Amino acid sequence: MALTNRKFTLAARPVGMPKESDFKLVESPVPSPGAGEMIVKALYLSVDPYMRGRMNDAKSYAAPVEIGGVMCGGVVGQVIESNNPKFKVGDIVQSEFGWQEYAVSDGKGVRKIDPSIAPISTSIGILGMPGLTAYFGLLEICHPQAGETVVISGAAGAVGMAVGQIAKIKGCRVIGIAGTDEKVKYLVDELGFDGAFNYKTAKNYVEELKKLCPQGIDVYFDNVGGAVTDAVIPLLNVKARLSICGQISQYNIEKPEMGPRWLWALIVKQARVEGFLVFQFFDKFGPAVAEMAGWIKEGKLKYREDILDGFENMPRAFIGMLQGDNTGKRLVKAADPSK
Ligand code: NAP
Ligand code: FER
Repeated sequence: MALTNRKFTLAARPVGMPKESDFKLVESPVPSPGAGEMIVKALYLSVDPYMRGRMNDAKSYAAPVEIGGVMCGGVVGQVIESNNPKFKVGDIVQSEFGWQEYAVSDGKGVRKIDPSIAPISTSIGILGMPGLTAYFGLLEICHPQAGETVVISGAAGAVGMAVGQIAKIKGCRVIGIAGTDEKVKYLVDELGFDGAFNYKTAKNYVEELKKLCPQGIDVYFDNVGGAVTDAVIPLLNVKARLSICGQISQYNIEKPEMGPRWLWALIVKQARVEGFLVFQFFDKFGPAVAEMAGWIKEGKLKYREDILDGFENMPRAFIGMLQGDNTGKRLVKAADPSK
């Protein structure tokens, strides 16, 4: 039976915040798999902040998405046809298949997912790229010690919610910064953060942080940058470590924002700022996923998924995530697995 693929291509490079018209829904027939190839049907698709950067005409760690090209992105799906001896029909697999309902794959860069370990959606969330970002960005960059104070911006999102809980597992005092009162409540009441505040309603970030961090700040995990990060600097302790994970407050602005020149503070505090990309830790992904799956089983690591139903909602899900609609990991559910 001939199947029709639906995909979202990049229609225009966004100016500022992306709009739905920057994407185009395109239909095409699903081809028959060639020798060594398979067809994967998307079940859950991820929307992530890095995709905003890939919509710009700027080469960085990866090439930009071309105008007319399929939007990039992580997907967990099911093999529905296979000429590849390593994958059989029914297997659950995860890879960068992009924003489309069916992908042709030769199996390179595809990992098999064991659905008995955790729900398969976690392979693009807490047990996938965002969870690994939290794990390595905190543990390898900051080496948090018991009793230290850890502050996290973007705390109620996919990465931030995991960072805070891993810091709690390591015995730290954990303070989150997020954009709604509901998110603040979620961090404290459900995830066990020691405190949090809403940066959209707080009048003075430094004063909020002073109240919540009476012993100063030893570790800062930055997902957002901008004025929130500027407010952390005066409260750093000697030998503080700052993990620069993301700068989402800057991704959709049209004019670069100027801020205070705070490098001087790093000298006085003998502090270390380090940026990272999760992929630099690729060789250690396996044991990290195993350790986090163990924490989930023991009830020490919770996660929330914010799932929109329907492939056609990809642009809406993505734009909403950039605007802070999500609590936890935002995903789109395209289909149920077949038995
Ligand atoms: P997420 O936090 O689940 O979703 C994005 C969140 O950003 C929104 O929910 C919103 O929450 C917040 N936000 C949006 N605009 C903001 C602004 N102007 N100021 C402050 N916060 C804003 O996304 P994620 O996947 O976990 O990613 C979090 C960060 O990690 C991003 O910066 C991303 O680029 C980065 N990241 C880096 C790597 C790496 O390898 N370095 C890998 C993955 C992710 P509020 O309601 O709190 O505003
Ligand atoms: C991200 C932000 C930025 C991310 C990757 C990057 C994987 C890399 C950007 C670049 O190389 O230009 O959230 O996640």
